[in-house]
Amino acid sequence: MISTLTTESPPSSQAFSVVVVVPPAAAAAAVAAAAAASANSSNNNNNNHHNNNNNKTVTDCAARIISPPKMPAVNRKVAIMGYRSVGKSSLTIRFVENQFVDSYDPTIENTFTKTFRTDGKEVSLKIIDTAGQDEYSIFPTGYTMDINGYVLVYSVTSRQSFEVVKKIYQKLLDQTGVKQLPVVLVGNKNDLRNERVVSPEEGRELARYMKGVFLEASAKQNDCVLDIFTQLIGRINVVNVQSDSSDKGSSCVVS
Ligand SMILES: Nc1nc2c(ncn2[C@@H]2O[C@H](COP(=O)(O)OP(=O)(O)OP(=O)(O)O)[C@@H](O)[C@H]2O)c(=O)[nH]1
Ligand SMILES: [Mg+2]
Repeated sequence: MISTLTTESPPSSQAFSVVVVVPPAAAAAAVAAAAAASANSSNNNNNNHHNNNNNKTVTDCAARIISPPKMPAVNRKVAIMGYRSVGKSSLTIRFVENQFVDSYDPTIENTFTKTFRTDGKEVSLKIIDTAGQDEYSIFPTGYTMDINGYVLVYSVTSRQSFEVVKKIYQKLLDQTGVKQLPVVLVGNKNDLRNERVVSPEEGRELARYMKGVFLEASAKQNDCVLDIFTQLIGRINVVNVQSDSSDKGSSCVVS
């Protein structure tokens, strides 16, 4: 049997015809393979609309089938915690959507998800943006169950927020019952230079006590925001394997 399959893909090439000599059963199999490859292509969330075309050649589809599979993203879930109005939501929204909102809207609880690459791996990160805590807050168990790591935020313009973050850390240790937690301690709002009341040295010392990473950041100016989350993924890996290896270098890490 002689079958003629006509195609207009791939998108950048011109339309052409391929003549193949195949027995009827093989022709049916070839059409099935082409359909399967087409379905596979759309399942992979390929937004190239030119590929939504069932009239593919056998060779075109075969090339797709043998391409190496993509590594699945690593799933991580973290919580961002700290006193009220220190910038937890602003840091999260800056990281996820690259936006900054000047107005203040207190959070009850929000969850954000972002997939990004760090250290050569794809990470699907779920961020629990928590309601502001104070000295007396009792955390929901959801803040300590299934959480891989913590971003603990204070504002460099608020002494009280610095005191509260120490209490939060202690409560997390008590509630999780572990000796060490993957933590990134963040002094936010470092753009407000004239209003600073907490020094970088104090932040660094506290982070050392927490065995965590210390960063100063500004959600407003997008300063060191990406580093918060890449460093936390690094800490999670380090603490998970109980390794003493040091953190990856970054110009944002204050050591
Ligand atoms: N100058 C400056 N202002 C900031 C920065 N980050 C946040 N803000 C402002 O601080 C206020 C509080 O920010 P939020 O992100 O809502 O703080 P939060 O910690 O999520 O507050 P709660 O949800 O109530 O706990 C808002 O008016 C923000 O615009 C920053 O880096 N620099
Ligand atoms: Mg908030």
